[in-house]
Order: sequence, then structure tokens, then C-alpha cells
Amino acid sequence: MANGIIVKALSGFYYVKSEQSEIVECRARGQFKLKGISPLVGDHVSFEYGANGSGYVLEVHERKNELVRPPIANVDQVLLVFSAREPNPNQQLLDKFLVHTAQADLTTHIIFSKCDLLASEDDDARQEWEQLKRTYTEIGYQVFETARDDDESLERIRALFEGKISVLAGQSGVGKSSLLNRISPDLQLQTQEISQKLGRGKHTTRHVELHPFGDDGYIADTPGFSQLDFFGLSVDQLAEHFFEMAELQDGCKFRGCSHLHEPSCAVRDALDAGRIAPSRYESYKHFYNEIKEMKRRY
Ligand SMILES: Nc1nc2c(ncn2[C@@H]2O[C@H](COP(=O)(O)OP(=O)(O)OP(=O)(O)O)[C@@H](O)[C@H]2O)c(=O)[nH]1
Ligand SMILES: [Mg+2]
Ligand SMILES: [Zn+2]
Repeated sequence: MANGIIVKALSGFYYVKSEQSEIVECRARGQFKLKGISPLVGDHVSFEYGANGSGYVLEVHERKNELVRPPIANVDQVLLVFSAREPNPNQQLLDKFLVHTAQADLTTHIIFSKCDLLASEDDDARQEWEQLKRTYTEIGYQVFETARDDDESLERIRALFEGKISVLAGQSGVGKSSLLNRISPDLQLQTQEISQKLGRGKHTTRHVELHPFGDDGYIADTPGFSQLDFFGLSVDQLAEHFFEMAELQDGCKFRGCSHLHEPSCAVRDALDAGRIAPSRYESYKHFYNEIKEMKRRY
């Protein structure tokens, strides 16, 4: 038996990078299938060689962490890419994704891409954009901005990748593959203009793949998504994943305060005082109801 890491999953095949750095095309054939575990990119696995250089994944080793979307395991950090325009930012989706990665206990940084597209807009639009960015820096997220001809931010992002396993995630068309191509030109990942008619990306990247970066890092390019469901999250855990609310919760009068209607709620007080962004509170309320509704239906 040999050991390796799954670097790509496609049409029922797992591409395992062995300890000798060769890529072995494998099928799954192990006890883990009975337990309902399906191998993910990023999984450390044991495999055996079959005929003509292909192989079989026999065992999936214990995971450090895993994400449902994009499906990947054992990453050190998530870089969430959100474009300033084309497509326009969908803040609720951003907040939802931040809950998703917080639930997986993963460090997440935000990359606001395509900032060059704001240059032609008026002051109001630019101020609105500045406000959106400030919302996330004030919560404590590390925020990066990229633009077509900006090499400086690229260097900062490159430094972030050094020695780590990173995954890029975000809607289709925000420029994930383009960013990786600029950082590692050898990758030559496929990119494509967004549909001007629909204002969204064309789902150009179709699979999750880990690409080696530097001496011991990996970066994963992933397909864009525009929808995300809450799995295994109850309403009373939700506020924990809104970090600016989580740190205030102890100040609420009632234990298990939902921050929706109880009196003496520290979260709503902070909202009234302008210390919590109304957009974030809106997302919280929206998700709260969504989780409730999901529970009711299933
Ligand atoms: N103006 C501008 N356009 C950009 C920038 N980065 C990427 N683009 C364009 O955005 C389009 C989509 O880029 P992709 O890299 O294919 O987007 P993606 O996030 O990988 O999309 P999926 O693979 O579908 O998830 C391409 O036409 C890129 O040239 C940028 O910084 N500024
Ligand atoms: Mg792509
Ligand atoms: Zn409260």
C-alpha cells in the first residue's frame, strides 16, 4: 500500500499524488464507502496500484477539517473572492459563506476583486463600496483588493499562500482562476468573460484541483457557486459565526437570546448604536428564518 493526497476529483476518478510526486488515477474501493465517506480533494489516502499504472483508494485518513462547498478537506485557509462589479457583490451570499467557513472552523480572508471596474463610477457608488469593505475589516477579517493592473496587492496575496494549503472560493466569474494565473502563470487555468446579458459568470472551472505552490504550499481553484445551504447548524449556534455578535452575546439579559425580540439585548443595542452593520444584522435575521424554515420542512 502507498500513501498520497488527492489533488483532483473528476467523474468518479481520484487523482492521487504519491509520496514520490507521481499522479496516479484511482477509483475508490475501500471500507470507507460503507461508512458513507466519499473522498475529497485534499484527503490523505492509502491506495494500491492496479493494472497499467492506475490504482484504488483503499482508505481515507482522518480529516483536519472539511468544507461542503467547495468540496475539499484539510485546508489551512479559505480565500473568499468577491468582485466589486461583474458580477455585482451579493453581500448576503458573502455573509452566508462566512458562516459556512466559520462553522468548519476555517480561517477566512476576503479578496475583493475587479476594483478597477469602479473607476468609472460616481462618488456615491465608490463610497458605498468603501463602506462595504469597512464592514468586514471592522469585524476583523483580513481584506485584500485586486484590480486589473495592481501588482502590489498580488504580492501580498502571494505571501499569504506561502507554505499553506489555500482554497479560493466564490461566485462564478469573480476572477478566481484569473487571480491564480497572475500569481502562478505556469498554471494556465481556463478563464472566460462573464455573460453580459445575465450579469454572471459562465461556470468555467468545473472541478476542484489542488495546484502546488512554492516549496510546500498548495492552492485550490474551485468552481463558482451562487447557492449555499446550511447543514447541521441550529439557530442558537448562528450568532457564534457572526464574530462581531458572538463577542457581545454574554451581555444579553437572557441566555440563549435570539437577538431578534428579547429585551436588553446587547446585539440589538450595538446595532442601534451603529456598532453592528445593518446589512450584517439583516443577513443574520434572514439566515435565522431560513434555518427555522428548513427545520420545519424536514
Ligand atoms: N476588470 C477586471 N476583470 C477581471 C479581473 N480579474 C478577472 N477578470 C475577468 O473576469 C472574467 C472571469 O474570470 P475567471 O477567472 O474565469 O472567473 P472565475 O471566478 O474563475 O469563474 P468560474 O471558474 O466560473 O468560477 C474574465 O473575463 C477575466 O478576464 C480584474 O481584476 N478586473
Ligand atoms: Mg475559474
Ligand atoms: Zn441578544
